[in-house]
Amino acid sequence: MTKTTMTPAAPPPPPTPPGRIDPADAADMIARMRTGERRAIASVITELERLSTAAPALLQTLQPFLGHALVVGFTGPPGAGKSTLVNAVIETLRQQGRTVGVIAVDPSSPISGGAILGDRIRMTSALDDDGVFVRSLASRGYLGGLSPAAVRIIDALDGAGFDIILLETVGTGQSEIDVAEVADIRIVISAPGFGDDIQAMKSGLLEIADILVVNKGDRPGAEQTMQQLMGALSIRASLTGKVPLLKTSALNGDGVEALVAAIDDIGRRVALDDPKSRRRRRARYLIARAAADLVAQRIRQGGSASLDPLADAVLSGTMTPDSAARQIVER
Ligand SMILES: Nc1nc2c(ncn2[C@@H]2O[C@H](COP(=O)(O)OP(=O)(O)O)[C@@H](O)[C@H]2O)c(=O)[nH]1
Ligand SMILES: [Mg+2]
Repeated sequence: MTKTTMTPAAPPPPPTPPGRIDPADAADMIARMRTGERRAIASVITELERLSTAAPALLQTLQPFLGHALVVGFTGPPGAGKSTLVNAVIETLRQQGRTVGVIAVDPSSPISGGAILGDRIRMTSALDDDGVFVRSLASRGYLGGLSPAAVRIIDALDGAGFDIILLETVGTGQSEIDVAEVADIRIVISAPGFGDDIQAMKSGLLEIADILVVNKGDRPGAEQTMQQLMGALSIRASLTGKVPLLKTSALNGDGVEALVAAIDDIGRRVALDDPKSRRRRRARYLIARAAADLVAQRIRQGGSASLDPLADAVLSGTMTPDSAARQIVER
């Protein structure tokens, strides 16, 4: 069948929302963003998040500035203290004079960008600090995974010149896998009382960790959790001695400097890589994600009944679900 504009093979993609930025102003906007103008950073992020009409021009203009920020993913079960720990890490990084971009895919525990340590260390909140920019993102519509918009926001924060980008996810299976693909360094967080999650770590999550953290080190049971994880690490020869296991208390700040030091240790190795290889990894993730979306869309458009011939073949044993799936993907 030949495609013509009169009889499109597939419905057109959803209309691109008009941006508030004129594509012709993209270069100006990026220049303003790079001087640290917060309103410009916020606008560029919004345009990229919505994939507005200005987004292609903005991304194009950003290209020469990308690949400098270190992207650090924080993952682990809800309640382990990811947001609190991110706050504590922001504070330490700011004390060291480094600028920090934050993407939080979790509306349930907001990141203020410091000031959580109360009187222990006085610091202005991110609202007053030009060295921190926090963006929250809904995970809605991505089944707990990381939305492709998060990757575009990484580019925006990277292009804005932040030294380090912290990425907190909701802590569900898919998002953890996604973070592994997207981040340069992966921190897997647990805490006492998350026994089931430690079981889950034994069966997969450990493999994606560059650093393992037992947070809530101030709580009873933290030492036991450390022992459990040490045990899990020791039965994996490939991980023994390679994955630092650290105890933190995001609440009182214990162990947070050691965590930042461990991040930097790995960060120095990452910095030796070609910056393009890190960006290529994120591009690969976006392509794979888009391909999976396209297949799902194609199946939906066909209507589930269109799968019936394949379903019958599976029922009669002439096909496996895998070979049926392959037929859809390769068609
Ligand atoms: N005792 C103690 N509580 C903590 C610590 N870190 C976080 N919490 C608490 O644990 C709860 C969940 O923290 P949150 O950062 O929202 O976890 P998230 O869901 O992983 O982002 C909150 O009530 C925090 O105050 C810690 O180091 N020690
Ligand atoms: Mg959180």
